Amino acid sequence: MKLKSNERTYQASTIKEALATVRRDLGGDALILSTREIRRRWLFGLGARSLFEVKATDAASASGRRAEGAPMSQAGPRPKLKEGLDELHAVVDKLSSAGGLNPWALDIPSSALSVYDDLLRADTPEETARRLAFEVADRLEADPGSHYDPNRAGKYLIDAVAGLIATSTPIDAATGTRRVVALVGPTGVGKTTTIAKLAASAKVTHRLRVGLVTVDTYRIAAVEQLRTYADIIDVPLEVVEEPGHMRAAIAKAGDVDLILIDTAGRSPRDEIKIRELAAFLNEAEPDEVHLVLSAAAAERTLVVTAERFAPARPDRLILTKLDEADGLGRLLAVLERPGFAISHLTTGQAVPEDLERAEPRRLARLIVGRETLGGGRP
Ligand SMILES: Nc1nc2c(ncn2[C@@H]2O[C@H](COP(=O)(O)OP(=O)(O)OP(=O)(O)O)[C@@H](O)[C@H]2O)c(=O)[nH]1
Ligand SMILES: [Mg+2]
Repeated sequence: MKLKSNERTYQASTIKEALATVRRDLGGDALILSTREIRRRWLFGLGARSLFEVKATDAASASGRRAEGAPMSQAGPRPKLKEGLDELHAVVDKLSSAGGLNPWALDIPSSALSVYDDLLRADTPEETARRLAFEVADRLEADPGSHYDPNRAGKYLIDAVAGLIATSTPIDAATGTRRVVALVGPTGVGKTTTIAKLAASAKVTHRLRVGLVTVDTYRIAAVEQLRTYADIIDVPLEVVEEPGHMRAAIAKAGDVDLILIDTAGRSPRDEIKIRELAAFLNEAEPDEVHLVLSAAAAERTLVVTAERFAPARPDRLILTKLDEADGLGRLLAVLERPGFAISHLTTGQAVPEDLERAEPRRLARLIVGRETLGGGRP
């Protein structure tokens, strides 16, 4: 909107401050035209700072505006600053009673407030929730039938969340492909268990010939854990102790369709160990590297882990432990990053049952709490 001469824009770090300045400057009769949060930024670790913008006009221009538009008799009483504030309070009360009080929500279109609130309750990062809410509001506005259908906002929300999630095809092996796939990630996220699930499903469901390779010789029990699965599923296992032996081990795995490489869990903080891991993978020349993240991890851990594992060049994502995680909206912090197509989800400890291929709408419904892991409504 182009600013008219008497419209003024005020910025302050809180809405209250901005409104106080409006009152000082334009008097108690000022008409508030709009309020919005315009920026959130991080100041050298001091925390997020917000900047709010209020557009207002003085009383004289407010009545002038009305004269240009509808006649006064139809326009009703002239909105004053107090009425503007009442309106703001009503929005704040609405959010507050919904449990999601948040001063940034003041500019969220009212048609999408409940959607915004659902997203925040699911621990969605605020900026993502805001973007999604605006997208839902736009879709509702473009859809004349939406006023009659209270479920329409929910449907558009699923569409919008699903639109943020890139999925890859599940592990891309077929008879004769000899696909090499490695799993990397932090300690204890479920890499070995997921390898067992993938191996069993490839062998039993897809009738592929599978070989396993592990480079995890750091923990005494690690090789035994995978060997036990290899014995049960009846697939060969090669143990590789140094990068120079990787090629020979892959060759020794023989004529198989899919080679799954298990790796030692690495702390995202341990750059040296992550580089060691990358050295093994360079020799293996995998077709796919899946970063395994626990869905139960905190938002910041998810983001930092995704960044720190970059030397291993992961190009897919496997999310484990969805059964243990609350507030799945946090996952959008990594899912919407470019370069991470999600391939599989795991939903429990049972091998091989608790494995799903990733599907954007299913994941979107799980994230916004419209579906449970069992597939039904919550
Ligand atoms: N609840 C739940 N537990 C899981 C899931 N996947 C794996 N686990 C459990 O998580 C624990 C660790 O699993 P592992 O497969 O050993 O994890 P890892 O990533 O190989 O661990 P390291 O090799 O030590 O880094 C085990 O108790 C698994 O049963 C899952 O989807 N849900
Ligand atoms: Mg392991």
